[in-house]
Amino acid sequence: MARFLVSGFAIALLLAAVANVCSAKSVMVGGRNQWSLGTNYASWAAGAGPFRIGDTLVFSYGGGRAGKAAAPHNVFLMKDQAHYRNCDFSGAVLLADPSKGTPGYKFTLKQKKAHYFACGVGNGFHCQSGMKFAVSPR
Ligand SMILES: [Cu+2]
Repeated sequence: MARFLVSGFAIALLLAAVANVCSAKSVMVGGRNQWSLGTNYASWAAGAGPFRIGDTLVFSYGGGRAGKAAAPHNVFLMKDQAHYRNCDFSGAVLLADPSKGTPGYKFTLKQKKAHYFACGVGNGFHCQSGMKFAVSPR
């Protein structure tokens, strides 16, 4: 009986370890809408989280949907929260230009800090229209 308990415990530990390894997820930013104009990404991020270290964000844009012309987008990492809030791209880092949208730009969360993403197309217009979100992986 004790032996069964021990092996049961070992199996539980093994399952926990496997679940841990598999917990890193790949997330399509925006879900079905992908990375596009007209989606509120702050709301999307709130629903798609929580995010963890090791998770990968996939920014897919351009020619994704039938009947829609490929809109140019890009991906910037904003300098800080204030720049993010104001869609101020000074000091922002370009992560992916419009050509990276197909099949998609992948960003793996490696640091335990707030990451501020935004689209820089249209002199801040896309950002102000909602193409921005923050992620703080745990
Ligand atoms: Cu855009």
